Amino acid sequence: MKRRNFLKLSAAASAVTCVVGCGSSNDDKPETPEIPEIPENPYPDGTHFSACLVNCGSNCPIKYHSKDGVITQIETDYALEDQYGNHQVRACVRGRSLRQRTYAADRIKAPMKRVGKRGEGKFEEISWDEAFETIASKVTTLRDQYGPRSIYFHYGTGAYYGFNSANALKRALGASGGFLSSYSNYSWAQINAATPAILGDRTQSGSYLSEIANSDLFLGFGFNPFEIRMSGSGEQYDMLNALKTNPNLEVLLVDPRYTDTAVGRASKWYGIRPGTDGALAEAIAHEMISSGWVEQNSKAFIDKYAIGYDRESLENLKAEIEADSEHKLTKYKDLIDVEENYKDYILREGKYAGEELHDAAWAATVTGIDEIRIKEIAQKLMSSNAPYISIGAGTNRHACGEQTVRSLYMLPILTGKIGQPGTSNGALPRNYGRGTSGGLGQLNDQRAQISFFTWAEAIERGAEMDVLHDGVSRLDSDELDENGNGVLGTNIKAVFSAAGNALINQHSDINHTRKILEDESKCELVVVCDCWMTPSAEFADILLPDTTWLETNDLAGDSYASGQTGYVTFMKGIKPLYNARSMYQIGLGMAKAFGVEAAYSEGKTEEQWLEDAYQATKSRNSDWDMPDTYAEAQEIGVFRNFAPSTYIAMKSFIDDPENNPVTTPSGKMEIFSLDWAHKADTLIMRSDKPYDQITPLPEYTVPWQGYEDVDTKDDYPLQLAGYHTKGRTHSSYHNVPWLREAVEDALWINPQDAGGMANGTQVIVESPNGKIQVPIKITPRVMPGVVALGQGAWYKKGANDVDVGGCINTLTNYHPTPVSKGNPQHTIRVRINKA
Ligand SMILES: Nc1nc2c(c(=O)[nH]1)N[C@H]1C(S)=C(S)[C@@H](COP(=O)(O)OP(=O)(O)OC[C@H]3O[C@@H](n4cnc5c(=O)[nH]c(N)nc54)[C@H](O)[C@@H]3O)O[C@H]1N2
Ligand SMILES: Nc1nc2c(c(=O)[nH]1)N[C@H]1C(S)=C(S)[C@@H](COP(=O)(O)OP(=O)(O)OC[C@H]3O[C@@H](n4cnc5c(=O)[nH]c(N)nc54)[C@H](O)[C@@H]3O)O[C@H]1N2
Ligand code: SF4
Ligand SMILES: [Mo]
Repeated sequence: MKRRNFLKLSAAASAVTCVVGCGSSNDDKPETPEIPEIPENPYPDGTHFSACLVNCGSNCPIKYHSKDGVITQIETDYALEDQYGNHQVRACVRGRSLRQRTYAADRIKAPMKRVGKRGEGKFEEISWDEAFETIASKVTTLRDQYGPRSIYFHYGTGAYYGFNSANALKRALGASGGFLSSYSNYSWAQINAATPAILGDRTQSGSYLSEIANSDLFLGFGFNPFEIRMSGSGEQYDMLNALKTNPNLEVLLVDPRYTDTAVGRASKWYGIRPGTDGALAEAIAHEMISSGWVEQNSKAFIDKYAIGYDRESLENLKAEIEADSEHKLTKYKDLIDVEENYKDYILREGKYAGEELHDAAWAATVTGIDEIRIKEIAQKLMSSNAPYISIGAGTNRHACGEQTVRSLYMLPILTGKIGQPGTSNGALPRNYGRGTSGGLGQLNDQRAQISFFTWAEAIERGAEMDVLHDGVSRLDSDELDENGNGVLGTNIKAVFSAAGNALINQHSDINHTRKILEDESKCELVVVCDCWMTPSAEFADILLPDTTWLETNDLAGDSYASGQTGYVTFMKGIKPLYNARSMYQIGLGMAKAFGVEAAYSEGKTEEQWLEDAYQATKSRNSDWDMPDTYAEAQEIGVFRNFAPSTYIAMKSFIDDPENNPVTTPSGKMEIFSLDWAHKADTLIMRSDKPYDQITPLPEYTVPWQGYEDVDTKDDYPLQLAGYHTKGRTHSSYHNVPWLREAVEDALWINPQDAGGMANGTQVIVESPNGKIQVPIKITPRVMPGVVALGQGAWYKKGANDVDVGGCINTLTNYHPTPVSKGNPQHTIRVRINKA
């Protein structure tokens, strides 16, 4: 049978797989669903495991059948009897469409060089050797002229391999003279800054989601595992099963959208205007404090475990520091203003007297949630014995995300219940996580880093970008002045991107980035390694075609948000298609061209590297009964187990704060952040606008393009809430027609805002930064005054610079946040007109 016919045949067979919410079971169905009979496998000799390695946090195992090197059918894990706790890690709708993705028409089939202007998308096939030599000679010239920091390797999360990752290309660049790297990420930049300030430790996590089985109140902000953690063993499945054991749990969800998590599960949905959660948190805090509840119920807890709640707490701290000249906090002493305490701030007393009260009546006008319903949330929180509070990352990807997240962290602190069964501290839920070991080190001796978000700015003014203003980090000590400041020293002249679409599609303000990249004199070399011709790939000078997951031998851990099941998959690929090569081989080719092959390969073949990584992974997971060789493990495919015990956030700290302090400067939770007081004193801000400031206390701040923003409110009357849609993982899987049919890319708009337009009307959505064209979907699932659009659709430039691909980043703004220099990609104001 010809390949085309095979594809047709199995398309029909797979079309019955689930379209939405692919958990191991579905909560609408009876508790023990009938497992459909598994059809007899027609190709037993070609059945192997691969994995879906996108950045959704799960890396689900994929079982595939092939014949004569052609994939004929995709299945998922059905190895076990499927009882929760020992259950299948089934792939979601995206993983199940992998055959379409592998054979997509827009695969990059051979190495190519650009022939038109940059970004035009005109390419000519070249040999691998020419590709490697062009890269090596250009990088060497640029390094000689501008130094290694002019070579930047950008963020990319499209391929969570254990071994064959973008690290291979970084290793070739590292071994040959080094490159500039980045810190933090597009996911959690503001959380990564806010969490250490108030709770300590960036990796501080929340309780396992199954702890909600012991809770009497769930309160989630931008919390949506049923769309963002869709794996059959992911967080949504842990939540679903815990809810079954605790059906009376009250679930309150705060989100501008009525999400899939809310459907059938939320007791109450509170539609909130984007970027205003801090206002809601302050109003709830006001209810809890002004009523005397905190004084009676949680004051002792707060005094013991936190600093900065009231004036007395700060006075005591100051006195303690003054009494001991060797005190570890001496450097902060003069930064502590005892007047600047949370209680006075919330009650508008002391230095805050006369400022507008942020009570429920006020917050109603800001958030869009009725006063009475704000009081209801506060009431429920006060009467709960075990509140589980979770702050989703959708709240952090905003202009004032750092302040918002810290404001929300105040709620679990004020309840005084952190550390008890059934509760959580607000942080992202803990995951069990079983990973791989081994793999390729980057061999990069360049320590300097920039924030992942500032790379395009560094193409234009990297030479002058500095530590205190721009967040440049890890400069050598002899480069710093007496204030700790120093500059990066060069503009970025070459950009590498592997398994990423964040040169164009996933980065803010495409029209702006595009112009920077189009100027070939600024960034002189753009190298993209991908499997498909994405919008970022179109901006490459040199394109390097990688094999897809199904064509690659590798190890895959369970990634970072796979809930309480831990697993590792040993992937076995079909023969690479076209002229694609694995990233290890691409890195090797680059290393040879640079003359550093020995350092790169250490004399080993790809197979030997994999075997070594297998042996390291086997010793790391010594509780699993794993075979002697990698080849044998590939035949078994998946190893797994369920977390042996529960995890309650910060329990060890609560049980013994002296011996298990948190990693804030004081060792306690810092409502008044000493570190941020220091940052406010030393860092140089982008402007004197409130949204560009840092304050030691969490304070609600009006974002640019926020609900109350006077500069944009009138011209752009609607707020646009971005979200991660189940039709894609970011931009990955956008080119799969089944998924485009299954999950419509349309702008959600409330009937009150649709102004008589019909469902499906094509509209131009315009922000101060650009225009896109999309159809509308009229639905009460988005609150009035707010429209919503799934992020990740592929940018496509149409007439008059209208993005007819409907990519949300044509609308977003480039404005790094004050502390993390992070991405405020959910803060957007728009106006809408018929196309
Ligand atoms: N299907 C799918 N799954 C994914 C991804 C994907 O692209 N597709 N991406 C993965 C990655 S890398 C990440 S980082 C995570 C992202 O996970 P999240 O950051 O949690 O995802 P978002 O969809 O951005 O935000 C979650 C919710 O926050 C809401 N929201 C937006 N602004 C606000 C606000 O101001 N206040 C409140 N209360 N809610 C707000 C959105 O409507 C959305 O429902 O998801 C991962 N999983
Ligand atoms: N407006 C807005 N923008 C956002 C977000 C948002 O919420 N709103 N979310 C942000 C977040 S949280 C994140 S994590 C980023 C994600 O941004 P990216 O890390 O760029 O994620 P993807 O868009 O999935 O792009 C992954 C790329 O890897 C490629 N790829 C897949 N498999 C392979 C492979 O095996 N080999 C190679 N070489 N390439 C492969 C895919 O084709 C794709 O081009 O986007 C950010 N951008
Ligand atoms: S997209 Fe995520 S949940 Fe879906 S199959 Fe892939 S790894 Fe699993
Ligand atoms: Mo992310």
